[in-house]
Amino acid sequence: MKEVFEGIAKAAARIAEALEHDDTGYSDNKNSTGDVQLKLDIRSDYIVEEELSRIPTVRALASEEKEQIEPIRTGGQYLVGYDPLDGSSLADVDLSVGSIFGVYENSFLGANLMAAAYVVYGPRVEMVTAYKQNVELWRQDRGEFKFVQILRLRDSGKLVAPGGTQQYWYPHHKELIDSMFAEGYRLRYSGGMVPDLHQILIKGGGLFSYPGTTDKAKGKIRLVFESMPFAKVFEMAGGLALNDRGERLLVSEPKGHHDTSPCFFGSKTEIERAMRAYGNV
Ligand code: AFP
Repeated sequence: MKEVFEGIAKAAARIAEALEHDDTGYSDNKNSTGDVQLKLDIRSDYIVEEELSRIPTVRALASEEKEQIEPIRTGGQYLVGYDPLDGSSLADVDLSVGSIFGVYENSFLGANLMAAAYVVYGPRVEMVTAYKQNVELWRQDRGEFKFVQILRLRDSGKLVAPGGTQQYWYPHHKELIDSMFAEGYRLRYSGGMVPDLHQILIKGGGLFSYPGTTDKAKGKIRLVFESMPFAKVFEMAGGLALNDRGERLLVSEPKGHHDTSPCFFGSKTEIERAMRAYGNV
């Protein structure tokens, strides 16, 4: 696994460079969901593929930016699902964006997720890795990622990051979020799940939700590239990561690698509260 994390670190350093210098405009291409790709999406996807395909233990890659799974070699142990530049539409306004990686064995099922990592490109470039026992924070320092600390969530927090178009929220979801603000929780939502979840993790707790809505019953966040890797990070840090039926995202069995699911991440108190609002407790 060490070499996979090293490949991710190399890709992250190159993506950070691209973010600093490259054009933030749109390309002429569309991705598998029909979104017009930014030039930075295409460049970041190329960088990740180039770096990870050099790793002898990587057998195949599945990118949010590509329709098909890309076989790399026979015999490698790992399948990597990744979103090379999540929240890329925030790059032109100079907000933080990120990359997300899930390292699977055999197939892209939650039960097969062996490790996860994400990178935040903000004022500093930080990487969080989740493997075996620990969730670790690393920070780029003169071209090299240096270990900073182990991350743990508290049992409750003060922040709420509520995704999805409010116009289409179900009434019980609106009641949940309104009740939290009425009790003093503070809004922290940038529109990039990497910095939004990173903030909840670093500040010790809170709730991030991207629910199913009346216009998108299964939400927007993709299981293989986004929510299952983050579920690994949040559970290992002592928090919870569930869907709207109260099931762990980490036992999800997506039928296709682009499948989406409603998702809730956070510390225990807030997730239990969300599940009560959804009638799951
Ligand atoms: P893009 O990668 O298309 O910019 O989407 C980012 C994202 O998947 C995730 O990072 C955000 O939490 C979520 O979308 C924001 O979506 P809304 O714009 O619907 O709030």
